[in-house]
Amino acid sequence: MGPTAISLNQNSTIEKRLFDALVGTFNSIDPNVAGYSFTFVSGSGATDNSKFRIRGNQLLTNAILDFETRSSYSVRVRLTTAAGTSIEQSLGIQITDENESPQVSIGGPYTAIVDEVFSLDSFSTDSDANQPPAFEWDLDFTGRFDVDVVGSHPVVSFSTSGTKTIAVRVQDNGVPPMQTIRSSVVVVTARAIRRGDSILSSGLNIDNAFEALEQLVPQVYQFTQKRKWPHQFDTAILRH
Ligand SMILES: [Ca+2]
Ligand SMILES: [Ca+2]
Ligand SMILES: [Ca+2]
Repeated sequence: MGPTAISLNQNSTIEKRLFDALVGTFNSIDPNVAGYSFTFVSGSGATDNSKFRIRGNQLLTNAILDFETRSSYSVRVRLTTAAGTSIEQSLGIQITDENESPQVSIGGPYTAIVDEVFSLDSFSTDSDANQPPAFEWDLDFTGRFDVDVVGSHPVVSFSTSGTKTIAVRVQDNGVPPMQTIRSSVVVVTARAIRRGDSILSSGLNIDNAFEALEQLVPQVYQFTQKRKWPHQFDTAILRH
């Protein structure tokens, strides 16, 4: 008597594994009989045949299957014996959940003025449900997120001009926790000089100070030309 049922030794695989992830191995009522072959067939329960494939007596994935999109699938399989008799059966397949890394945008590149506060603009999504993200920032790009600020939109400032590399680390609360790091830059420029400013404490270096002064006071131009020679001259001008 030939086989009367088709079954799998297991019928689940973890989500989002690469193609050819093993779902299970076909059993038959008489596993010692050689010459059984398995193929997909159309008919009741054949809905997801294209998302899987058969290699010998193994059922494998033929697509990247996402638990959160859909966790239950169905295929229809025909077993043909060496004698040419066959049976058909539909089989259910389950995709099991795994914690996935948060998707993160750090925003930027940002521009800022020395010592003026601005808001960073990051956001995160997580394909796993109910996993509020935790944001930590590395504003001096030391690779450590232990100082600095937290939250998706922290208000920050920089005390010197230049291009600053920053990073954010976002961690979910899944098991195990997963994290994603993204980096960006902040281009910090000296602010325009204003009446009453002390140049040496404004965050402006000497070059920037003279450029800013030139814009406000045309007469400064002659000094900025002369200062190409003696450095002492710069100091004298500033003291004056
Ligand atoms: Ca998923
Ligand atoms: Ca998941
Ligand atoms: Ca997650």
